[in-house]
Amino acid sequence: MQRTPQDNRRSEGGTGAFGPILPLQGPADVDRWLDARRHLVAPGVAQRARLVARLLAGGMISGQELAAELGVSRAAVHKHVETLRGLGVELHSVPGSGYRLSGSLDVVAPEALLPFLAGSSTGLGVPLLYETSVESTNAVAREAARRGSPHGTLVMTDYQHAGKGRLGRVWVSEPGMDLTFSLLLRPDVPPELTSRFTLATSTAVADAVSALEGLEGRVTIKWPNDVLVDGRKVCGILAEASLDMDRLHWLVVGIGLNVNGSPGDRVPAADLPAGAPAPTSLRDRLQHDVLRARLLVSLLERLEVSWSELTGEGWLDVRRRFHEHDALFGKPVEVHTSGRAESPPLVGIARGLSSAGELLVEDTGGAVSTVVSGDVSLRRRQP
Ligand code: BT5
Repeated sequence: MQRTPQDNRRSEGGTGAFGPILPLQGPADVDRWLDARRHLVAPGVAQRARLVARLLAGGMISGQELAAELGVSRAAVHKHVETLRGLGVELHSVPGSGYRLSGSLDVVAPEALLPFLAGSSTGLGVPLLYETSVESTNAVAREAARRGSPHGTLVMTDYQHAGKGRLGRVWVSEPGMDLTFSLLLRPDVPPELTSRFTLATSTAVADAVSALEGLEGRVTIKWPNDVLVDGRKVCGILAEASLDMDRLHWLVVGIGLNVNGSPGDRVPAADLPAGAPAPTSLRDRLQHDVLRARLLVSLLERLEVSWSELTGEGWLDVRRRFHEHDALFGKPVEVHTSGRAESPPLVGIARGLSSAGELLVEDTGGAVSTVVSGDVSLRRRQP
C-alpha cells in the first residue's frame, strides 16, 4: 500500500517514534534567518515557514496571535493554514482557540524544511526548489544550473517517478517516504577533481546514517556510490557535471535515500545485480520512522564539509573515513568497467582507494589495477 504525504499520520504532539522534533532555533531566529535570505525564498513560502516555526515551538496558538506575529490578516493566516494542510502538514484547529501541530511534521516541502535549515550552519539548501512530484530531481537541477541558479541550490521532491541511476538504470522512490533530492554545486576546483565529489558524497552520507542511534558500525560503502546498511543498499548517488578541459562549470549531485518506505517490495528483483540482497530502508533496519527534515539537515552539514575536503589533509580525511566504511576492502571482487555485464570482468581483491579515489584491485599475480568507473560486485569464491 502506498502512503501519500497526507496519509502520514503517526504520532500526536510532535514527539513519538521520531523523537522530539523542535528545530534548533526558536521562531525569532528562524525569522532572522529568513530575513537574511529574503531574496532567495518566495514571500508566501517564507510566511508559512515562519508560521510552522511558531507551531513547532509547541502548544496552541490563536489565529489572531499568528496574524499579529506574521504581520498579516487573519484571512491570510487561514489561507496559509489551508496551503500547509495541502502540503501534508497536520494542523489541528479548535474553533475559538487556535491551531497546533497534530502530527510528526514529516514533510519535505520548503515550509517544513526551512525552520530546520535555519537551525543549521550549512550554506547549502537555498534556493530550495520543491515539487510534490517530479520525473527526476537531477533533471530539474541541471535545468536550474543552465538558468544560472546559484551554488547550494537544493531540488527536493516528495515523489520522484522517473528517477535515474547510473548508465540509464532506474531509481525507484516511494511517495512521501524517502529523501530524494539534488544539489547544484559551482565549486572552484579543477575538473580533474570531479570524481572525488562522488566519493566525498558517499562518505558524508555513510557518516550521517551511522550517526543515527542504533546504526553505528552497520553502515558501509560499496565503491563508488552505494551506501549500505547491514549489507543492503539504502542510498544511491548520481553525480552529473558540466566541465571542459579547464573548468568544472557545475555539478549536480543527486541522492536517493530510502528512509521510511519498503524498497524491498518495490525495486524489481530483475533490476538488482546478480546475487545482490534486496534493498532496504532506515525504517526497515531501525524498526521506527526517521524524521526526514532533521536527517536532511544532518546530511547537508556533512556534505558541505566533505565537499570542502577534496585536496590535501582534508582529502586524506575523506579517504580515511571512506576506508572505515569500505564494504569491499580485502574481498574478492569483479568489476565491469564497460557497464555491460557480458564483457569479461576484472577480477581480484579490492585494495581500497588510490590517492585519486580510484578503486584498487589486485590480481592473483599481485599486479594492482586502478578502476576509474565501473560496477563492482563481491565475487563468490570458487568451490
Ligand atoms: C544509483 O545508480 O544508485 C544512483 C541513484 C541516484 C538516485 C538519485 S535520487 C535523486 C536524483 N535524481 C535522479 O534521477 N537520480 C538521483 P546505480 O548504481 O546505477 O544503481 C541503480 C540500481 O539500484 C538499480 O538498477 C536497482 O538495482 C537499484 N535500485 C533502484 N532503486 C533503488 C532503491 N530505492 N533502493 C535501493 N536500490 C535501488
